[in-house]
Amino acid sequence: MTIPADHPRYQSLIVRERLAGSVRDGIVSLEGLVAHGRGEAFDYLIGERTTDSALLAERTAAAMIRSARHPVISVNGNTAALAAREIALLQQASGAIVEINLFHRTEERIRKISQLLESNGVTVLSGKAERIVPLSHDRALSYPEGTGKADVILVPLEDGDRCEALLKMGKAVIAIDLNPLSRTARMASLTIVDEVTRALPMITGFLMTLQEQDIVLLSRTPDNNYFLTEAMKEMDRRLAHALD
Ligand code: PTJ
Repeated sequence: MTIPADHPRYQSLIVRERLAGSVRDGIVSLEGLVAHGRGEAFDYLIGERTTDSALLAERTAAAMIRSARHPVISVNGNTAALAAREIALLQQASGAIVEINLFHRTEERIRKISQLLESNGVTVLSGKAERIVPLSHDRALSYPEGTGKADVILVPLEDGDRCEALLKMGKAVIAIDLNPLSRTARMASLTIVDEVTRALPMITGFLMTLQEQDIVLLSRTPDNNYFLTEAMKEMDRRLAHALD
């Protein structure tokens, strides 16, 4: 069967291919492929589209980034492989610092991911990483001018421990995570339950159109529980009619 090019399933097949290639190129870790598969399953449950509540979360994220003093985008292997160009556009619209933070950290991966991001127009924070985040392993390694100074930090596909540590440091954490039940999703200040390549352009779009009064209103106290509950309800609704 041929799947039409504008069908969401076609897009997810292309994304899967790109990710598999990025494993071969040393950008994405093997664990990253597993994480992607988990994301695909949840994406299927929300209908492989941006839901209304995710759209509101994306608008809220734009408001939080706009009102931040020192916004930072933390990029891992999966995010770089899937959305290097989208990160460049978000950086242009927000002026945020882009920092690479890896769970499975090697200097070679940092170098390759930096090259990939820069070839797509991202300015990547460089320098010497230090043990800034209170974690015992390499996920502690960050940059004083990036995570060190951040008040708002956008972490697509974050792991739970690091999310918790960033919150303990007093940072507002915006997560992008298709699994509303993950530790990251439940702990973050704001979780966008959407696929990263759909979520980032939405945030960029809102950054360019939000009015001052919306920024103040939306960024005040994001209700993360509301966004998670709405995502679960959406999945529930779809499952209830899955065989119709
Ligand atoms: O590149 P590294 O070394 O930093 O490793 C990155 C991974 C992703 C392996 C690491 O951060 C990790 O293990 O993450 P987790 O704990 O598996 O969490 C990833 C979360 O992202 C899961 O809840 C997935 O459902 C979700 N996810 C996967 N793909 C996407 C996604 N969410 C949004 N968009 C996606 N494309």
